[in-house]
Amino acid sequence: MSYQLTGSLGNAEVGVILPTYREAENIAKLIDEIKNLPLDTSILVIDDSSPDATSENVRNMQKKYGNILLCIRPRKGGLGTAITDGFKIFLSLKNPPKHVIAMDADYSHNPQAIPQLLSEARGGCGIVIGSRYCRGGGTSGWPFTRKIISRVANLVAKSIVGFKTHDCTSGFRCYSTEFLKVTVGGLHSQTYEIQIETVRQALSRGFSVKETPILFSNRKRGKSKLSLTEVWSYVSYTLKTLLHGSGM
Ligand SMILES: Nc1nc2c(ncn2[C@@H]2O[C@H](COP(=O)(O)OP(=O)(O)O)[C@@H](O)[C@H]2O)c(=O)[nH]1
Ligand SMILES: [Mg+2]
Repeated sequence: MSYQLTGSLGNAEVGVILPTYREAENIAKLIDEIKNLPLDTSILVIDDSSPDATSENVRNMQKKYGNILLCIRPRKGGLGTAITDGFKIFLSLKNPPKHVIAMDADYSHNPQAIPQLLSEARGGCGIVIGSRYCRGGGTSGWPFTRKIISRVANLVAKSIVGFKTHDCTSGFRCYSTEFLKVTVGGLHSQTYEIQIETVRQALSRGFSVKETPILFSNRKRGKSKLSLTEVWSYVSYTLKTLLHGSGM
């Protein structure tokens, strides 16, 4: 997919990927909070031509802070490809960050937990998962049906990657650049199945996967983009993988 880039990324220790589709109400506040953490961060927003003010709000934040790159893709292309494009952009830098955080841009993932993910990551591992389902983790504000969908999706994911990981579908992650370098060429996920594909890749290549508890809160502003097409993409990936052991 071709894309348009505005702004730049410097030599920060930590890169943050924020995939956005219609996040005008959340993105500026989120960037503010990340930039005010006691960390050296560069932020990459991957926006799929949102028909609201998302990109305009990011451009305004670029006037306030350095090290923010806005990548605009021509159409909604799915969370999986957005995150993978984000990995590729960070890896293409002359000095890529040592750690790359991926998180939702709707405040379900609290930016204040980024230092906690990083301190786990600094011990050395491929992926640190901000985990809702390990001891100390949790979710708040989700309706009953959404809780069930998440639990079932996670159970299916665990049956693919192994039952050692409590939360295989959380999108709040810290990836090591070493892991991304060897993996990025093999990622094919379109949507939410990216979370399983990356854990499978890590385990099969001998990278450790750690978890640290987080509290996931349902978005307060804007709507979920989880559509039937995306649920189907996830289900077909898991079925294909369970039946044929492929899809990695
Ligand atoms: N660039 C891009 N971002 C997406 C796409 N789908 C979802 N997102 C973003 O991915 C994050 C998670 O999506 P969300 O709608 O909150 O999903 P939910 O939390 O599972 O209901 C949010 O920051 C969305 O804006 C997409 O197709 N492209
Ligand atoms: Mg969400």
